Amino acid sequence: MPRGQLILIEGLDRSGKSTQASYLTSKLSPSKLIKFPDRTTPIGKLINEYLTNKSFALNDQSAHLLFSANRWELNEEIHSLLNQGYFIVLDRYIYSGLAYTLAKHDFQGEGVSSGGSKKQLGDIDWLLGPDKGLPKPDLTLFLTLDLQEISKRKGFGDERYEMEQFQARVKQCFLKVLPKEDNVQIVDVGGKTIEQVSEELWNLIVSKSKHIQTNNPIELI
Ligand code: FDM
Ligand code: MG
Repeated sequence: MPRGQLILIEGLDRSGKSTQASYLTSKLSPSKLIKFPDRTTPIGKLINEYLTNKSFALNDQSAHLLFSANRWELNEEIHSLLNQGYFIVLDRYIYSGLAYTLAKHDFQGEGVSSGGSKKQLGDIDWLLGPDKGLPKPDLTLFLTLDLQEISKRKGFGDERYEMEQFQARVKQCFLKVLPKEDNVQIVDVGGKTIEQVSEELWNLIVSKSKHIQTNNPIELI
């Protein structure tokens, strides 16, 4: 039996990523939606504390490693579902891991990052290290929109990272870390309705999934 496909939806905050990821999951069968961070696991609970409590003392390097460890908590489940022929839709994954930490490298704003040495945060090899060996997405769709439009959309809550100047930095970092490959597509959702974006993503999945070699084992990062 051919394996299933690993489809990653990445995107900026307020890009409609989670809405689109659940919609795509409902159109694919059999399918499972996996959201990162998964806040229900032992490590996910710590991450939730880190995101929601700005006085939770965790340095940036440790936080980065926890987000990766959270992906490792789901590693066996992802392999097992793929081997059973499931489509897995991921809502955030390794590129969020890279972009958000990289964005902290020289960001000075309050409440985002810890003090101390930040040398490693600017080193892509260091950042990617802990994710090496995780399953590599077959297809990545990155939802982007311009910053002006982000600020017009519904306001942020008050989790860590939810502030406009930081989001500008995150966007630049995503564009820097996303590989320039045919199976990584950037979709500008600006000015489009939810339905228009869904249709565009669906068309991309249909055209790209023909080229996914599901008789070969999933590649690893
Ligand atoms: N985030 C998410 C990271 O900083 N690193 C990661 O590896 C991942 C998966 O966590 F600000 C950040 C991105 C976001 C925050 O994500 C919570 P959700 O999608 O808003 O729950
Ligand atoms: Mg959020």
